[in-house]
Amino acid sequence: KSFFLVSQLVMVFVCKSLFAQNPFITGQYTADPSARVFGDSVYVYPSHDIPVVPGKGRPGWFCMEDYHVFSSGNLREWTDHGVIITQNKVPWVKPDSYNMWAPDCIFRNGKYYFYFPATPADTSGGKGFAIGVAVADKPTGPFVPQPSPIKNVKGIDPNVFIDNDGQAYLYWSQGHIFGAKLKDNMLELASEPFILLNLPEKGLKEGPYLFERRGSYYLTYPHVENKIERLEYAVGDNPLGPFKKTGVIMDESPTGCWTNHHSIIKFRNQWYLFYHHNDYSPKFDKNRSVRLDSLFFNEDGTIRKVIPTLR
Ligand code: FUB
Repeated sequence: KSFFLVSQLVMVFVCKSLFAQNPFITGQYTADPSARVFGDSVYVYPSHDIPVVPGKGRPGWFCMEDYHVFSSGNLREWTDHGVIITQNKVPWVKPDSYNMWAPDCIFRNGKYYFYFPATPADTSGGKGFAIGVAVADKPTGPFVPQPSPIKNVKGIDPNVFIDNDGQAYLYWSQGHIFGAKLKDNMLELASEPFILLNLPEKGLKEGPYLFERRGSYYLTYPHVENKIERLEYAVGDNPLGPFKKTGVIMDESPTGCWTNHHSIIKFRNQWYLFYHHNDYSPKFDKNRSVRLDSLFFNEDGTIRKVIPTLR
């Protein structure tokens, strides 16, 4: 009997130490995980959902005032490095707007560039979101926000990709998925933005993420046909397309979280999908939690569907 008990305990210990727990951040609500490999660690830059309380944000909607960054060397133990950007300390953001939506971060020439959407204080360019950049010497900050958002960009959910030839690209959403080249300074567009071609015509609200594998460019995105987002992808020979719709990465949540937002990285020879679900807030899907699962490719380069283990 005691042998059985001991072997059970050993199994639990082995499982706990070999496999990541989902959700992998438990101390706060987190969403829209942008994961990056910097050095020998993974850094995750999520949105930070907070419960809506009177006076903060719009009732029943997303409520976000800052960003944290988390890191891990083994995808099991995560360190919260604290707040890196907060709404009322960014010169161009409308104070107390609680709209610090999905960000991204990238490394270039010794600096870390953090891209984030928010409501601008100056609405002379029209209503809606703008996208700003903050720059740091380390992945954990301190990040210094630029005084104004990126010119010629209106929308949400920035994603940045740097190709093997050094050219950087910015992607974002505004009813469609937009793309443009970035200048070497990573702070300005180097080309006119345009709508990426051959993607679904409707239901592309947010969350583009582009990565390259074996010379193919995978543009991945949440697509909503019937209220809940499904993660899909299209493949092209060029970072700005045209792309060919290719398949589904993750089906719609069967338990009702309306949004899904993801990133895909290769860490120590294994690919991973980072995404979110409302595990800790089953009745309110604007308080979400970030998750990760291994991702695999078929021989022909197509992606095998990831089946999340939901509670
Ligand atoms: O987190 C707020 C918004 O919800 C994000 O910007 C979208 O991608 C969706 O996840």
